[in-house]
Amino acid sequence: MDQNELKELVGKEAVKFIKDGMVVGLGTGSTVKFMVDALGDRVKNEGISIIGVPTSDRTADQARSLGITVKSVDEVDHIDLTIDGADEISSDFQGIKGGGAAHLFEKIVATNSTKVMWIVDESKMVDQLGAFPLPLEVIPYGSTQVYKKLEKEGLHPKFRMDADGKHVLTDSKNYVIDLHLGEINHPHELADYLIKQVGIVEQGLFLDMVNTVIVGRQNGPEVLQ
Ligand code: ABF
Repeated sequence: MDQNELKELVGKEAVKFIKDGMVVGLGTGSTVKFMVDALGDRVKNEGISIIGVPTSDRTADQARSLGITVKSVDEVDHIDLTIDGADEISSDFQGIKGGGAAHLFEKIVATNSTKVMWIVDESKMVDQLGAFPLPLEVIPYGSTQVYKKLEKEGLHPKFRMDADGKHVLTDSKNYVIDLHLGEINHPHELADYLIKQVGIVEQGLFLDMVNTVIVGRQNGPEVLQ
């Protein structure tokens, strides 16, 4: 199976963990897209009643188009299970997310969830975090000063720009800066440093917050808990 088929495999496997009546956090990214499609099939074919809490406008649009009831995180009193993708997952289940520029809303939804599940193809599983550039969501006003400070700290920042050379914007219309670190030896220390920097809204290290990981392998989905 190619990467796309592995993503579809885990997307469909994840939906088996969703029960009728659940409030489900819906992540963002191409792997989650397969999961939401499969969830839409269950809503349509089995008539299960699900409330979806999206982590991005694009996930909300997809869910609505499939007949899934969508509510914001502030409209529900709890979230039973959030299913999301990831860019890297280390051997001790720490993650880097934000390749899709949605990590602020993803972290808001995840930290308001009873259980969190990540679904990934096997290429995302790494020994040590950091080969994937660490995304930061930053407020546009003052972002150049933030950039300069990160550069001075030796954190190899780069503004995320689109093909037209324009800033990639999050759903909150903020900028993204990616830190090209290569490896992250002390993720908790780095996370604590970054979140203290004025102007950085959220950083893409998702630490100590996942309960289940489903990995797409050639011999099938591997469920790690
Ligand atoms: C999302 O899943 C993002 O945090 C992350 O970038 C993405 C992984 O992308 P994909 O599933 O498309 O590989 O949660």
